Amino acid sequence: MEAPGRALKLDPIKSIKKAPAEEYYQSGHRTCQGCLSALPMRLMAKAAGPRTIVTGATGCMYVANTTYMSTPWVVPWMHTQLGAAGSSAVGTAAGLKALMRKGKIKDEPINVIAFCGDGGGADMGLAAISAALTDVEYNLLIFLYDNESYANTDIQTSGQTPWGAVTTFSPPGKKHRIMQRRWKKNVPGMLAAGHPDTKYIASGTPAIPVDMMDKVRAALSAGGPTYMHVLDPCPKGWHYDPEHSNELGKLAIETGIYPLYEIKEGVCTLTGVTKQIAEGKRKRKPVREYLETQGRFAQFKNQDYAYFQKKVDEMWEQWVIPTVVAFSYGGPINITGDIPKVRNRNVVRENASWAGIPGHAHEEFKEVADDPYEPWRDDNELGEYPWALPSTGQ
Ligand SMILES: Cc1ncc(C[n+]2csc(CCOP(=O)(O)OP(=O)(O)O)c2C)c(N)n1
Ligand code: SF4
Ligand SMILES: [Mg+2]
Repeated sequence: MEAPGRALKLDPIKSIKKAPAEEYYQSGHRTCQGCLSALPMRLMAKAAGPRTIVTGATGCMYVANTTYMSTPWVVPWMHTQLGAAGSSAVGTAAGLKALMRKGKIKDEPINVIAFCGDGGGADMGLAAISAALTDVEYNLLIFLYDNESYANTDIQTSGQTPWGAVTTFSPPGKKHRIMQRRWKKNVPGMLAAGHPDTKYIASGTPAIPVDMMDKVRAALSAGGPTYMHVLDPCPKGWHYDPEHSNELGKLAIETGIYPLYEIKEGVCTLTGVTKQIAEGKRKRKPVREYLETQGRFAQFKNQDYAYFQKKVDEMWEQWVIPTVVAFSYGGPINITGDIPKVRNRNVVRENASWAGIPGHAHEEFKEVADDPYEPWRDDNELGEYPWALPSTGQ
């Protein structure tokens, strides 16, 4: 079915010097210093331009942006419920369509963007996003800003929290150093695999701003439902000095932990540094360089770094499309398009030294002797579980 109205044609910016000077997300918000969840809002609004309506799910980018009587948004913006990014995008696009059809507003292309956090989008609102991405009638962009926790309610574990990270829900304890034992969900890959009619899916980070803005412009010009996943270092939740936000965003890509890619009309292209790595033009940095700069991994021992590295190596060496499609392939294959390299198609996973119960395998890997438990944070000062205060019945 043809998309109603015309999608705005937004050409790539290509260079930061050519980015529009106008700002549609300005000062007036109250996010933490160094917050890289606020920056993608600014870049996304700049890339989209004035003919844009934004809806935003509950989270830091709602609460910190909408203090009483102030807003950083210059374009129309509306809060929506935590899991409702997908529904609000479809509702807004459908409402515009109806108003235009009835002649109540001018018939013109208007960008519809619904943003959500990782808690709101990758966990709670996944069903609504999935539904929106099958609705080929509408032009819309679901923009998921991923700070890897439920940050606004004080850093709880989400489906996007990396393995091993300390959150308020996963503190290291006396028996288990690692409490977050789930590997991060591959949301853009999952959405791409299951929604063949989606016009455009991409990953990005505000640490590489032109790439991110050009992907927003490609999504809005695609003429149909689209999705972007954006990794945002969060100084409060990741425990680091705010001045390192940009550096960390880049390190996530250089270590291969977080890949950059876009899927246009079903064709996947790795982009930027990720593409260079896949083509063998650049080496992946060790994941340790990224992990050891963040307090949320301060309890890591050598075997934890090794386990993390192993999992990232698997993404690169065993997946059908490195870092994008999360399985290997056991049979004849016919992949065409702009995929730089498909490696080790027939690798059998059981040959990994990590074979065992997922999430527990690291405990069986004895690369170095396990150090005895060392109190790492708060244990002595505030008691074993500072948040588990005597129950007040609340
Ligand atoms: C249905 C519902 N459950 C719980 C909450 C409380 N709540 C408000 S913001 C938030 C965290 C959202 O996390 P995320 O989507 O990752 O956004 P972030 O805060 O990290 O920016 C939660 C749990 C809510 N507002 N609505
Ligand atoms: S907690 Fe993290 S995401 Fe939220 S405002 Fe602070 S830095 Fe930004
Ligand atoms: Mg979050």
